[in-house]
Amino acid sequence: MATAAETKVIRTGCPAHNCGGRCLLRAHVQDGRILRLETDDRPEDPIASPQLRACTRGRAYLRRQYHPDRLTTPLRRTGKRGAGEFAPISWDEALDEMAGQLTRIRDTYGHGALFVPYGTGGYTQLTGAQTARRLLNCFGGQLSYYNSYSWGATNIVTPATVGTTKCGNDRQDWLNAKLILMWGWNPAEARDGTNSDYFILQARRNGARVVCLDPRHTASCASLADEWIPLRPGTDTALMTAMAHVIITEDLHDLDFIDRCCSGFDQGQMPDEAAGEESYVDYVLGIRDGVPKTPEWAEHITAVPRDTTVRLAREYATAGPAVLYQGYAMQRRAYGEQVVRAGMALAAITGNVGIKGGWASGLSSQPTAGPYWSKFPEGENPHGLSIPCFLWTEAVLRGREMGRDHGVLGLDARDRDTLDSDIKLIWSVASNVLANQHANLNWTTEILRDESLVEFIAVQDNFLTPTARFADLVLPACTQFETWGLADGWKYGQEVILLPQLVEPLGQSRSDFRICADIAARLGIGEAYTEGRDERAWTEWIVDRYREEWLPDIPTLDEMVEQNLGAYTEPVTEPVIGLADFRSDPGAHPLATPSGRIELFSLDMHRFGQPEHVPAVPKYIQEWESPFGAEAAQFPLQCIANHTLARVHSTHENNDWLREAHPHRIWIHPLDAEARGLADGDLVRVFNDRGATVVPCVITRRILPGVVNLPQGTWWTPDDEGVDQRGSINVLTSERWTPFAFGAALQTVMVQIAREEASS
Ligand SMILES: Nc1nc2c(c(=O)[nH]1)N[C@H]1C(S)=C(S)[C@@H](COP(=O)(O)OP(=O)(O)OC[C@H]3O[C@@H](n4cnc5c(=O)[nH]c(N)nc54)[C@H](O)[C@@H]3O)O[C@H]1N2
Ligand SMILES: Nc1nc2c(c(=O)[nH]1)N[C@H]1C(S)=C(S)[C@@H](COP(=O)(O)OP(=O)(O)OC[C@H]3O[C@@H](n4cnc5c(=O)[nH]c(N)nc54)[C@H](O)[C@@H]3O)O[C@H]1N2
Ligand code: SF4
Ligand SMILES: [Mo]
Repeated sequence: MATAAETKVIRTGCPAHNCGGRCLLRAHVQDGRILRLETDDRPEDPIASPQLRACTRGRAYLRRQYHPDRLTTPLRRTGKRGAGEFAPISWDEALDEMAGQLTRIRDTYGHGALFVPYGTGGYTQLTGAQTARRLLNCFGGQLSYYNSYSWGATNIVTPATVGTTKCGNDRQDWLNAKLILMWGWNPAEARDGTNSDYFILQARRNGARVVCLDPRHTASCASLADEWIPLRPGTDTALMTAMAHVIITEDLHDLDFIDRCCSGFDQGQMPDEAAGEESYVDYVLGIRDGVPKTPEWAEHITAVPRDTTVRLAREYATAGPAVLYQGYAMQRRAYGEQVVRAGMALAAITGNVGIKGGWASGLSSQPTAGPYWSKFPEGENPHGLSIPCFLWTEAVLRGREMGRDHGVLGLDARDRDTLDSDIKLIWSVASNVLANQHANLNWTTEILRDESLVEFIAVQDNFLTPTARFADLVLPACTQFETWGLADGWKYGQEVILLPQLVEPLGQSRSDFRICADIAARLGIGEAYTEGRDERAWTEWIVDRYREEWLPDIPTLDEMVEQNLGAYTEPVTEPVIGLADFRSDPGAHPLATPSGRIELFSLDMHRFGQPEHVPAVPKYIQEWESPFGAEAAQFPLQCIANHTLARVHSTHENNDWLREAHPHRIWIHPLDAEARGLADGDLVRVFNDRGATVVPCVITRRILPGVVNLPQGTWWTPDDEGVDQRGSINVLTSERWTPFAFGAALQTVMVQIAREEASS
């Protein structure tokens, strides 16, 4: 730490929120204050190779760090829940209250009533919700959750198809690809590993053709692609299936690979348990349903001209090794399971799996990636029950009725059929899910307002967010510059980034770890929680675990600090190819699927027994809100919500530099604007039968007609009539989940738009 009046330049990481990247900063620190932040952008003095250059958010971080609204003291609610009225209290009062409520609710309802919701604000190992989950495990257990808001469907169906989520290649291998389909994937803005866009650019320079399939002409289309193919949201499975139709009918598929490595391709390849069921080819050719999935068929659904589909299919099958990289928005939709499987099926039937320059599709995490945010030990949960993270409102309303049909895990071991309690206490740490990032906020916040449901809500954050406004108790967390932490690559990267404590916590704020340790002490489990370590000692402990389990040459923490290293990276010399062993000898290296093969016909999904919503071969299913449904008469526009450079979800929402650089606007096509009499920059009301929000519009041909885009993550700010004033998408979204994975379907939204007359 720098305390004297000299300026120290300390290498550190950009605070690790769930931002899609992990980058390096040089912090200029003087007199206990950070004066400037620069990034790793000097070729003559690189910290990592390739450099981990910060995006606009990292460069603008000081505005968040020293924002005048930072929480500096604990607060207790004084008004009605949700009204946002609070009075400052001392830490002693706050910690007593927290320990008292945890004990009271545990004694009244049991451990299954205690819940730390999904929250991704802190990922430096020692900041974030995992610190609270460890505490509740030490305390005797909690209702835990699994899966994520991000990858709800792909997390479950990627392994259902290929037995693992780690089926990608190292990104350096993209240089071997001849064609890269960036399918609903926009890494130039929605970061997906620092430098993913850099590697795409390298691949393109190396001769790969790059095509973006996206309803929007994104930053990635503009900066990385040779071609943009716009298509209707939620119809990708139809396009992929039509490509398969071309590939199969023109004999462009890789029969040898299919024979050796797949299951369920055609009737000759059906698993015994499902003999006679519809195979993949049966569906594609329309043998059972009488509908061949031709490019003409798909054109009406997707809006992609049939000739384009034919051309793309031929190119994907014949160009040489090809990457079909799937972004995540299209699986964060109704039937999100299908689109992931349809993309994986294309990769499989063209033999693009397990080879240099290929890509298995699906989640495709890299096999060599670090353990990324899981090294701080949460411990075992003695309670043993776990819900899909998106279904927490169900667990509040009717937890005791929730069983296997709601995806509850751990019931067998507990010899139960349902949860044993509804959620009665929520401790939200580094999360703005409750009243911002979850769906259908008008409905969700009604649930939160009812004190007979959740009896106690504590929120631990840096700011008084919409979620914090629903707290009974607000605990002020310090920022990641004010404590110790470690980060490793977001999905990619053989690197560890050190965030040494740069300055003291602002006001009375404390680190997440310290707050938990202080509560643990009140509960009589202080030693069990800390094991005698403080933040720095835990950081050292984790560096030592990295050395034992992952990176044998990583220096000690002391060495990293003394040498002002900032990061430790291992260069990728020979890129790892996911599923290569399986491909070379499937018998010796069977996949962890029921058949041991790539399941074009999924036995897991067949056994689920709901073929209409969860077909065993990937199928296009019209979404429950769609331009083709009756609802379109009233709400004719599909509203998507991208992940913007202006924010990490809702983090940085109040950063004035970022809002200035990336103003919050809804995109609308000139045809749709004209039909509504809109002029560029007009304030518009976006609404459906769940809610309404007001936001200025941008009229642009960079979006498909019939589709609008409102970047997700602004702070929900309802007026007296409940109309949101800051363009918050989640007043419009639905709480309905994907049928197999119980994942968030937040992107499936139909709306109407009208000009809003500015009041005053
Ligand atoms: N700048 C920034 N980067 C981030 C984040 C952030 O908040 N800000 N968040 C991070 C996190 S936690 C996650 S999970 C990831 C999310 O990563 P993604 O989910 O991949 O990101 P999105 O921007 O939601 O969507 C990617 C693209 O899909 C397009 N799209 C939407 N619907 C469809 C569809 O139905 N079909 C097709 N083909 N395309 C569609 C959108 O227009 C968008 O350009 O991003 C990470 N990176
Ligand atoms: N409609 C719609 N909704 C979405 C999405 C979408 O695409 N569309 N995307 C979803 C996805 S992919 C995700 S991952 C979720 C993300 O949802 P969240 O996990 O809630 O992420 P954030 O909105 O960034 O909120 C994180 C909070 O943590 C706080 N914070 C930051 N650092 C720290 C720290 O060190 N300690 C503590 N205690 N607090 C800290 C921030 O101030 C912020 O309030 O949103 C989901 N919601
Ligand atoms: S990608 Fe993430 S870690 Fe990198 S600068 Fe941006 S916000 Fe920070
Ligand atoms: Mo996410």
